[in-house]
Amino acid sequence: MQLIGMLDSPYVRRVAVSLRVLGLPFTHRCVSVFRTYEQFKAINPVVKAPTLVCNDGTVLMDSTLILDYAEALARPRSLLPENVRERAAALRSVGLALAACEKSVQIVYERNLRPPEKQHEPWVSRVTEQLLAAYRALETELAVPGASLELNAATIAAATTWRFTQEKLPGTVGAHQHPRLHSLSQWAEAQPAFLASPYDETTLHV
Ligand SMILES: N[C@@H](CCC(=O)N[C@@H](CS)C(=O)NCC(=O)O)C(=O)O
Repeated sequence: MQLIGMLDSPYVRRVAVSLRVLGLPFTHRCVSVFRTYEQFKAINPVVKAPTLVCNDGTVLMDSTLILDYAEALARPRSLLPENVRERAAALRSVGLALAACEKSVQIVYERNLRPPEKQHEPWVSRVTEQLLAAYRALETELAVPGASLELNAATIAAATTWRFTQEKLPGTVGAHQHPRLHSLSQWAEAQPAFLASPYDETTLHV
């Protein structure tokens, strides 16, 4: 199995960490949707990261769909609880983290891909408000500080998204207002599956 995409993408990193926690072997190819567009296009003409090339050659995209496939491969191991109420709570956290992820990416694209005179501030304000609402809700969903932490669907999505927002939009979402997310991130970044999938690939620990 091949995972295609850069680990500074929160979606790619979410998949890389999850595959490792699930114990699924894969090869990671650092191909960028921007810097190496043509190379990416040759693998997946839609040029979406993450892309997963399955062992039978099937090309999957979208982190959530890739993880659905991974869960099927990994059974009985799973990153989601079986219990319906616990699963709904976990899925709510994943949804909030993915919304924060999407809103962060939208701001980054607006700022970096559009010329300054074409940037639309009302749009950036709206997206920033959505971003803050997603993180505020996610903060309240996370387990109380001191409770034992584990890498699961919710904590992986939250920690990969938090790191991305902090790196790309510094000062936008304060650590002081989000102490649980901040400490989750610090704990998660020290776990083997995160160290093996570093945000900054020049610090790869494997
Ligand atoms: N919903 C998708 C979002 C993936 C996404 O937007 N990836 C970005 C990289 S962070 C991408 O492929 N950007 C290039 C583009 O959309 O043209 C997922 O969960 O995988």
